[in-house]
Amino acid sequence: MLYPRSNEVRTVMDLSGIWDFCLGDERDPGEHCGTFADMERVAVPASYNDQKEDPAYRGHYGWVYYRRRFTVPACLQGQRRVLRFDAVTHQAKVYLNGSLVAEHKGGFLPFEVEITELVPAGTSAELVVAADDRVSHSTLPVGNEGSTAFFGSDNPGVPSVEAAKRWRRPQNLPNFDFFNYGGISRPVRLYTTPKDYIKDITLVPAVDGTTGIVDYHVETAGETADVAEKVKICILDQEGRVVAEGEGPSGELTIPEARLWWPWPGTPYLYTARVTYGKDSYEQSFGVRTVRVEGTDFLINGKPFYFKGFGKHEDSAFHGRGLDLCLDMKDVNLIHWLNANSFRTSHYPYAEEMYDLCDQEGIVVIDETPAVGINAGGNEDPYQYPLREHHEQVLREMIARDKNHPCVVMWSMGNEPDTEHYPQAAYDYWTSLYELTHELDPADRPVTFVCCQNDYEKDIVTRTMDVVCINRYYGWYNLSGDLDAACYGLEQELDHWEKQGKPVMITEYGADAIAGIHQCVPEMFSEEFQVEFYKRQNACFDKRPFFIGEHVWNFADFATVQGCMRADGNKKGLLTRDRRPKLAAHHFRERWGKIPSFGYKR
Ligand code: E8X
Repeated sequence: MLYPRSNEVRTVMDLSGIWDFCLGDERDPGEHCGTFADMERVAVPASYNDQKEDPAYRGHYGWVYYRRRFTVPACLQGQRRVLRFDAVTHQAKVYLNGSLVAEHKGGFLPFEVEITELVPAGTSAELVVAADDRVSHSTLPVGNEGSTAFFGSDNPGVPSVEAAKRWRRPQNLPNFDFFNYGGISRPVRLYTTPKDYIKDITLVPAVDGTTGIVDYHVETAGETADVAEKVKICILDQEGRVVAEGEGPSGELTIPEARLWWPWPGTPYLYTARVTYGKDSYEQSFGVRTVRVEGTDFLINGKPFYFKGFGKHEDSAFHGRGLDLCLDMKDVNLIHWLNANSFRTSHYPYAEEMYDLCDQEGIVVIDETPAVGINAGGNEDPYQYPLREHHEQVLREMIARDKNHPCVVMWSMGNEPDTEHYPQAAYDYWTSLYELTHELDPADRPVTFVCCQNDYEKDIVTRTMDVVCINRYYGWYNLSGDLDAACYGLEQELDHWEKQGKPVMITEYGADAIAGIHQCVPEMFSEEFQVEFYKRQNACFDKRPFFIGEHVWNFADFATVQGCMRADGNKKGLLTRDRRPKLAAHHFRERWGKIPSFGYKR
């Protein structure tokens, strides 16, 4: 799916701004009820939850309604006109002049609807977007259903599950550790194309010696049938020089003496594929680079890469999970300041603008679906949840959106599923999804999922992934505060993974540190303990050549649901939520400054 870009034949109108807004109640089916009484106002794009000091906003459950009018300029007559929604969380219904014109499930990937015939050029329309923030056993991310762990206990003072259902309004019960922000969290745009248009472009790079090879496919659509001779493609270098060209909807182009895309601090060289088709044209940037797993190496351009970085979140005060380009730019510069080279889009696909930035800045990305929470801690089999169809839809949409980004080097199908209590069910679920993911990706990148702290000997599926990605919290959630025992347990587990012959990386490890708590003798929640936690465990990793990366949890403090283990959110950040460094940030800036992106421990 192409990102909306304006050029000599295409127009993009951004519908960001202040929209009318109202909360639905939990019985609302998300229908356009004709008239909306007492609408307020919110900013779009952004989560709505933190835009007003109102518990009804913060803790909303169910549908909300956004409304604005827009006009299609008369000068767009004769153009194909499309409304594109970059993300509406977690489910959307779109109405034009009161009629339902689009629906979408999934809160982190774009969808669009052609409105050429629905809104004539030179006229205006009422646009209503209903957004549903509910999570459940049939959504990704997964929500608990029926009760929280605090209900149903035998304590006489605590209401039973049934009683809770009677007297309390239904609420979201996230089975994940981040605040369940909702709303129109990324831009809404009206864009145009000619009637016969370029629908998609796929670019698969390869390298042969010093020659770049680009397999391309251009998907077209419109009214004209025979198009073969109409598609033309040329590859431009960064100076605007044509370095290759071809015609026809598919083919292979060669770029002599190609400049490769290298992760920072190397040069992330980008080319531009300029595609024309009839009157239409579109420019897609891409990089010439290769990615492959060989033995216990993760090779980028044939060299063994070492992941230095983080799990992150799209999370900030006021915007919530909404797009914040300034924050994305700040984070990219902080990633450089930390001498890091990569991050995982935990736990959902991020805004497209961030991947463009990572392409330009040479930051490597592990692209993750919103499949978090497929885990009931052994109390029930989560593979009975009605998730599979939606999980496959999300994989299709994520790969279709992100397939051309050189920064994306691996797909993560999900985070911390239960792979221990129902090992065969887990194996059947994830191995078949692994096959599908490989099939969906024209560039056939490595595929993984991220495994949570578990009995790694009972887990028969994590070891089958292209890269073993483990989240471990020795010394925090277990063996709490005891770093000697933590390192003993970690070494035992590394001995296990050493026998698997796969590259292994840690995708999460960390300790909450509340900025400003300092101790000479480090104990949990102090900044000093966070540093000590990392120093001790980094020493274990440094002895293991098969260990190809360290992603700390988390880049920055972030908002979560309230709970007895969350002091104003999750404090495992190297940085505070407003991006101020803790001691651990300085520790990693120094450590990662001495670790090369390539050839470490080789
Ligand atoms: C944590 C992280 C959470 O924020 C992230 O979204 C997923 C969690 C650790 C789970 N991984 O809680 O800080 C560790 C469970 C061990 C029993």
